[in-house]
Amino acid sequence: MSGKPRLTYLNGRGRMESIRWLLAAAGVEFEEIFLETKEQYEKIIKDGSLMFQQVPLVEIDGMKIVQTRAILSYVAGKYNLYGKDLKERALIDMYVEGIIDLMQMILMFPFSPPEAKEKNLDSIKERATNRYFPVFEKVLKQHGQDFLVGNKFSWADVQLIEAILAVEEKVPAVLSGFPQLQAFKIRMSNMPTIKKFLQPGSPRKPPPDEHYVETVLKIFSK
Ligand SMILES: N[C@@H](CCC(=O)N[C@@H](CS)C(=O)NCC(=O)O)C(=O)O
Repeated sequence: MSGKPRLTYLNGRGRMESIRWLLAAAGVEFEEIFLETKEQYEKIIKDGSLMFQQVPLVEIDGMKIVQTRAILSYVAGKYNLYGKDLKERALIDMYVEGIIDLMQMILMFPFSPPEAKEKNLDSIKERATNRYFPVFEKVLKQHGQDFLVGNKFSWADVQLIEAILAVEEKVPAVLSGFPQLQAFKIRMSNMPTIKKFLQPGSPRKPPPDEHYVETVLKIFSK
């Protein structure tokens, strides 16, 4: 093995994308194994690699870590993106969990039936505009710093820039009433590691298409 973390998931965003974002933002290179078939998935279950028979799986520092949040918090801790003390950590956890709730809606969107798409899109827009983005707009305005927590780049910043870009793909004008978030987006996009991740050819995955949805359904069907 190369010593780089090894990620096992499908060749698409899903639950792995935040992990790719966080590693990339930390400047860490990684390898990826893409599940294309049910047989491949069943084989890694048989091998005992998946504690709960679920991916994402990340092999790092001699461990096979599953559960998205466990992976993310390990990476955040290891690369110093998890605050300077328990209080900052609690703040980061709150921000991250809120953003994950919003991202969950985006994650499930491609799997919604055609007749529910419009309603689900409206819900994403409504929640982003009225519940989640106002929180971060206010935080940034109140402390006037570049980053969400402790005047230092953290996991919370990475989650937020990922979420902003993901919501914008669906609702392009979503930031129109959020000047602080507009400036935050520009700042984050210009951080060297993030800038690199946003460039073509990086491990960042495109928005899910029909082929991705079919592959997910095929691999995980009972
Ligand atoms: N709580 C887990 C959920 C993981 C999960 O649901 N993974 C899906 C793929 S995105 C899966 O492996 N599904 C197969 C199954 O649950 O049997 C996490 O956050 O990692």
